[in-house]
Amino acid sequence: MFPSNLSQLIGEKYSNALKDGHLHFTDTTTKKTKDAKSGMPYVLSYAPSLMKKPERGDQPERNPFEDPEPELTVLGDIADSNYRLVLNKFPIVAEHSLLVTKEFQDQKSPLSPEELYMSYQLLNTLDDEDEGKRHMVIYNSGPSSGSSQDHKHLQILPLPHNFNSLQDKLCSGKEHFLPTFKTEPLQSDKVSFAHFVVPLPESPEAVDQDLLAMVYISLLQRTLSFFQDWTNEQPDLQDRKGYNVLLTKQWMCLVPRSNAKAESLDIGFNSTGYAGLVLIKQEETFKKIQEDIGLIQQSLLECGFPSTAGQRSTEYQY
Ligand code: B4P
Repeated sequence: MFPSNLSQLIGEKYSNALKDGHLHFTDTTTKKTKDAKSGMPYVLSYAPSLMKKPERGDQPERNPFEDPEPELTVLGDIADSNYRLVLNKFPIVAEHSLLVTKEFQDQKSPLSPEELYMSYQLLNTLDDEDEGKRHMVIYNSGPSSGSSQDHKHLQILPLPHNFNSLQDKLCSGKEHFLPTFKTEPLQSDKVSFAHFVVPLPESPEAVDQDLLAMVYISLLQRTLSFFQDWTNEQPDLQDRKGYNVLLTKQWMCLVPRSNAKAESLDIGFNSTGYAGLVLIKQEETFKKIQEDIGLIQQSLLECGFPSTAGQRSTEYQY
């Protein structure tokens, strides 16, 4: 599905786009840390210059994925020519790429089995265990998910070196299983927010469209049930519902979202935040977080829903 030298193709396209000014990389000050109470590992990325970046890129009225710049297009035809792989024009990590539909599709639409399989194949092609290179595919769906573009796009980004995320810790030593009404997905009982994780089979040969679709649907059912359950308390929630999908070669995770931004700390999250990769743009916010790392859990909860770890889905689902 993808050329075996994809990593090289992305690397070359990225270097040229950067050199010729087609891409705007924002450097960040990064810091690895951990919240003792929740046990959640974080990489904090502080980028005050992003405050100046307009929310929807340099041309807010334009759909950037309808006719992407050739200088950013790595692969113009994927999967019967229905998708493209393009470089992120405003990355904070090098070689951050996007898998976009050619025809307009809504970012609120669910992921298809084909899109899930393409994402897995991207990970399988780009990850390099010997070199310690891992990637994550993310899908920010719906207004509260942290997405800023409505044209359907998934993102693939390299993970920080030796980063062991909350989801990695949850899945460590666990075999793949399919959640049912008897078996719940994995969820940490120490973190504040609801999240549903399933370990994937170790062997890529065992992973196909059907398996990924079944895992996704089982997690999506649980994720969407929050919007039914919370409608009485927050009647406007139906209009701004959203969720994050996080996929690595080792696991899939879905997070139901209630808000794009935590007002208490003036910080926004997309999927990356729920893997512990926290982008901070405000100096004041960076200061507060360094004084009290627990504020991140509070903000992640403000943008999500309370954890349901230990509860059967029948207890919190319709
Ligand atoms: P969305 O799903 O709509 O939104 P987003 O990732 O939150 O992006 P946003 O633009 O709001 O980014 P933010 O300042 O918070 O994705 C749209 C994507 O398309 C974005 O990646 C955007 O950069 C890209 N894009 C826009 N116009 C484009 C064009 N003409 N051609 C190609 N691509 C275009 O964050 C800044 C960046 O850092 C984002 O890329 C974000 O994904 C990334 N990021 C945020 N937190 C991160 C973290 N902790 N670690 C690594 N990367 C992180």
